[in-house]
Amino acid sequence: MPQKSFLIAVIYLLSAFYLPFVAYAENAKLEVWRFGLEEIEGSVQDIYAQEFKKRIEEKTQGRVLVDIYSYGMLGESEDLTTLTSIGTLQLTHASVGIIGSLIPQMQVFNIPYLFSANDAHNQSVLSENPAIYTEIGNALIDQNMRLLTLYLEGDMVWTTNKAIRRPGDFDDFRMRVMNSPLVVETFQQYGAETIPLPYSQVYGALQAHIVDGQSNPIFAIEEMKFYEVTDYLIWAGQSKFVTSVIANQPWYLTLSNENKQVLNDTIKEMSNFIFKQQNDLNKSRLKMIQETKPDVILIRLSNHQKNAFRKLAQPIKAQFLKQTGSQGERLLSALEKAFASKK
Ligand code: 6CS
Repeated sequence: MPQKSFLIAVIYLLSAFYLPFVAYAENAKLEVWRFGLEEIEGSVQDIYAQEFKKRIEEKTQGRVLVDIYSYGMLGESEDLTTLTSIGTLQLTHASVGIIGSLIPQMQVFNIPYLFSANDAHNQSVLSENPAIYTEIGNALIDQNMRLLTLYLEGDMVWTTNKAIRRPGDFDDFRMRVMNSPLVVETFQQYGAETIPLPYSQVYGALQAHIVDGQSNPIFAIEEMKFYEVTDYLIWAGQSKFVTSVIANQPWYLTLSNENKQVLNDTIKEMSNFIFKQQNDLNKSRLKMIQETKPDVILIRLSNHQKNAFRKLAQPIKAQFLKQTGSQGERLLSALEKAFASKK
């Protein structure tokens, strides 16, 4: 993974190439939209970006080109957010477990057991609920960025080197977590020791027994090979992987009306597309894991077992409200209502 100095060199290089290209692009009325991914080729975010590129380039008849930068080309998730806030990238994915450390309001989606059991409903709340786009949208604008959409990438599944069925099983257990305070606090409430690590270091940390487990959707567990270095896949029903697509706000504001419309329409259409894709991908990747490693042990917690974790996670809501004040209160109450409207 690139080090900071390498990343800075890449930014300078991009800027150096960018200026002449803009001049050429202006003559030819071409625009290039750079889109960053926190995941590798073949991932949910890659599927999203490839389809987005296809639709945008078709609709603008090639006047807009979308350049996709997969995970690793420009650094870690936090680097992609920085590059978007300064305008080197026009668009990026930013998953809530990571951007939550910069935008605390985003952590609402990390509150355990918040979502409805109906994922189609969850997806439509994520793409349309006005409170999200007001409260989180405003927090992002303060950081020079614009929230375009949010979507589901799958259930969070724990991959561990021991069976976990009750909170006591987390004693003497080191859990790799994404760096968002609420994610860290949740696993601490369960009794685990938490170790925040970048995505690229998780495989090595599991292999070297620096951590005993981690949490991610099945498609990621397969493509990052986390299942090779753990024995159990555990569905605790605690949370879902949610990502956002964000844009550089000054760039968005200077788009022509026509391009803004194309962008907004495409983002809206992509919600149903990606919902189906992530569902299919998570199913097919689970099969792949089971075929490659037939002795992997699958554990699905019963409602009774989930309740023990749910109970321990109760203080997390208060922590969220403490970190986000009245903005967070409006957001949480709107989302609790929205998710509860379909069980
Ligand atoms: O665990 C992580 O850090 C990452 N997981 C996924 C599925 N996407 C991006 C994120 O950085």
